[in-house]
Amino acid sequence: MPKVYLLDYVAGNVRSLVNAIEKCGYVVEWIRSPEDVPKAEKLILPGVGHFGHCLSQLSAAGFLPAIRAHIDAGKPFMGICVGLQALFSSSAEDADCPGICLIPGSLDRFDDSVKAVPHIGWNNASCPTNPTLYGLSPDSKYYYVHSYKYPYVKGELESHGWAVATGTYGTETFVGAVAKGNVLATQFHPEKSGVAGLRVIRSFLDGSGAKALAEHLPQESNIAAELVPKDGLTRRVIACLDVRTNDQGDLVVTKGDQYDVREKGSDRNVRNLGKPVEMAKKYYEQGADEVTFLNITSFRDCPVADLPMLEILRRTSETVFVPLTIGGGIRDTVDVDGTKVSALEIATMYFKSGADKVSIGSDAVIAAEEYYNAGKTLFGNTAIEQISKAYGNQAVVVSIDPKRVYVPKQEATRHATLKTKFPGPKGEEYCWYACTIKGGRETRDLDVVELTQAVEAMGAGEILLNCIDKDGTNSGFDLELINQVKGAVRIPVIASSGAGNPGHFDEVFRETTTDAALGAGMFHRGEYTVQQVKDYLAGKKLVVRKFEG
Ligand code: 1PR
Repeated sequence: MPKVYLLDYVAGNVRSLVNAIEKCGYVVEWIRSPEDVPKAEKLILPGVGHFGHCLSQLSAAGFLPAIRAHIDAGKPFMGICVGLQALFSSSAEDADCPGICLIPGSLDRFDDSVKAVPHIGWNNASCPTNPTLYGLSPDSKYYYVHSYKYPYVKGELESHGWAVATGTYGTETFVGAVAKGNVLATQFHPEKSGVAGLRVIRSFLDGSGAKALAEHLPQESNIAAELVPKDGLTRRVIACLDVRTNDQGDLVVTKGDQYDVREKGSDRNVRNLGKPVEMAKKYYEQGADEVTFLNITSFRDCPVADLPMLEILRRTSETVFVPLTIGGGIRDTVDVDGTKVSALEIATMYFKSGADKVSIGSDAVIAAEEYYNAGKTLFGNTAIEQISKAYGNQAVVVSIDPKRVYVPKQEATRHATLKTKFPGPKGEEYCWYACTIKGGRETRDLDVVELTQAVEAMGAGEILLNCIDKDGTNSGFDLELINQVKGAVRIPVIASSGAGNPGHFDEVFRETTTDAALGAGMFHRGEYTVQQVKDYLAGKKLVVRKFEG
């Protein structure tokens, strides 16, 4: 099989990229030192996380001149995400750290005053002058996850010979991909962009993208202007799989009613709804924009290196080319032999096995309590801070399991209340949401506004907002809860718990500003497919990503 060389310099989920490359019929060889770069014919620079962290690691290891020489020699080069950003001169993310300076210009941060940042989800990469650049398509969507971007100014990069594909987030149009000669770079993750992304990787690997670019006569941009989609992010639909070992010792997908995952009958068996890897693949093929695994019992007595979810991720990432999140047990742990294992080390094992994000539950609540007890001081030692520093904010999700608490009036509690349309059992008109830990078994004196603001300050990149009252009820999402949390933070929020039919997804996207919506039971029980949800949303004129088979 033909070879492609991948630069191994930075932490992150490169397993998915390797899987995507192998799916395209190539084998990966790692470049581990600058001296090895000249042997690479085709070189890929993957990148996640922080611009400064990435560039300083590349620089310290002596890679920068070697990469530059590879590009100057006219050999095929592809940069992904921070691998695109690295080609520019600098970034506001770390103004003291210079880039590779192949493209003049500096990156800046998305404006978060009116929209959630990071920009996470499926967006366009459209090039009006060359709509099929490296296999891109104006009808396809690509998976982005980043806070910094190169702002697009029409004609600027083109005047230096670059073909440019853009996306638009809110009112900001940014560079989604650039190509010139032997160089292709994408801000989006092609390895996480389903079939549309695999097409881009393939056209880089087989040289057809560069060949077509060389033969292409740029058109006037207005010729193809109608091919440029006007919309930004699509409505993200996520399938969630709660996983645990059942009483027979098998790893199964389960689903609770208000977190009770046992059957109602007298034997009280753990509800078994299927096998995790197979179900993840099924949802990917139905068009799920992401798949989330929640390891709801954390496999407490298992050696860390043998965590069953590691194998599940490895196998899932071979066939599922959309983002994978793993939650449950991401905390400092003592292994069965007494060795201490940090949350960062556990997260690293998950990333290396194919996860793109880790989701932290109970540990985030404890960290938030300590944050407030210390007068809102950050010490840098929490799992959230350490993982987001190493892998970027976008890699850290905080999963919340709140419970509604009714009060007769606002003054009855110090917590952030809201006036509810659904009064409590004694006619109480106000409520607040208490955070819980240990799968809802222990309620803490911390509300969702406090928790989400604390974890945002610590560097979390996204909130997975469950709701114990709604979980498994099929009665729709808790819109009041979602609006309260959306009003409290600027990072994206995923609405979860209560979805029972496609109309509930339409409702949550219309009546809240949620950034994504997640379903579990309705998919597992086969009542609806992800595809049906998306078709329903499309019928209601909401923009969704279509699955490309
Ligand atoms: O505390 O860091 O070890 O993480 C544990 C993780 O496991 C948390 O993310 C927590 O939400 C989850 N978890 C723990 N116990 C349960 C349980 O069900 N007994 N599941 C549990 C949480 C909620 C969602 C569910 C939605 C949608 N389940 O996963 O998928 O509510 O369901 P629906 O659409 O069917 O209503 P840590």
